[in-house]
Amino acid sequence: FFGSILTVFFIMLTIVMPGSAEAGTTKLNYANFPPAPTFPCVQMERWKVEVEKRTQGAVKINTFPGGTLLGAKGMMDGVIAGQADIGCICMAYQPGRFVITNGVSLPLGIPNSKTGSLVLFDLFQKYKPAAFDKVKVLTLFTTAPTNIMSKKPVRTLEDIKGMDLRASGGAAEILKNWGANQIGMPMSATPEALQKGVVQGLFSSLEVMKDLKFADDCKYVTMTNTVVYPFAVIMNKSKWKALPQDVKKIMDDLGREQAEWTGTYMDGHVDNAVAWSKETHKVEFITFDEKTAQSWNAPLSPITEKWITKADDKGFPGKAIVDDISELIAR
Ligand code: 3IO
Repeated sequence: FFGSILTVFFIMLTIVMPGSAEAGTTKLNYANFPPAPTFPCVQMERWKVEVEKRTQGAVKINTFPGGTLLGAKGMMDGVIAGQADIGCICMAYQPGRFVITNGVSLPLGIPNSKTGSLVLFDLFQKYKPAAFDKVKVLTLFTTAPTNIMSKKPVRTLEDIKGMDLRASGGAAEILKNWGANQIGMPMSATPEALQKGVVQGLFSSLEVMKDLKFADDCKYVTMTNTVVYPFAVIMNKSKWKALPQDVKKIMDDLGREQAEWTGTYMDGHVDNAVAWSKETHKVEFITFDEKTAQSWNAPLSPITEKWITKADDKGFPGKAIVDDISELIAR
């Protein structure tokens, strides 16, 4: 008897609420600019899995790597306009737009991606930069420190003079001060530029030697371990506001943990890519003795002071930002 009452009840439910199993599901599109094997996309897939697990399926994330939904340059405005719900931006591609967060690309001695990612995350929480007022920031992270990957060996400052090398943001300033012919473009445009000979190499973190197969073209790496590139994962603000409170809390709680996860993944993956480049592609890794390292560091000393002046001119507390970054690195 109770069985048949239950059966009738469920039949009625099915009639009254068609597709009820789907009714509570929020679907979000997440755009990324570089190819799927690269670290911004690896962290995207990890975030997707964690959110779907922690919301017990109430949120479903559809990921779009490789610029299939939005490209590097249109990412920020595309997410603001709602062309994607979530997007991953590299702040170095628009240094004038994201002044405070690009401070982490000053030569202040961030030793690895885990430190860089937590420094950037905590700096963001302190300043809540107005550049992000039109979006919700879900997480932030940085690359590992940058090194020179090139077709020809770079052993001295003479070697790099006039060489066409690609970098963006703070890393670009470093290349200029070393006398390279710095060329700006997003990472996603770099494989083609290398192949066509538009650039002779690049200045970025070393995991791309493997993930984007730069070891095919770049048989030399000069170890400078300089600055990091900052990234943010942003969400369309009205989409964020429409989320249920418990989902917002799950995403907020995941933010700093995701920054640390991404940094840890990046640092391990760089080691991996370095070993792989040496073993399978016979890449030569050039390291400096103390004296040479000093000669490479000397041209960088004006960069931070100049950045402070420029930031001040734009109405940002340049010196305070730099001091905060240094303190966060130490912590
Ligand atoms: C980067 C960007 C996309 C995919 C992999 C990457 N590894 C390092 C970066 C940093 C960056 O944005 C750049 O342009 O060097």
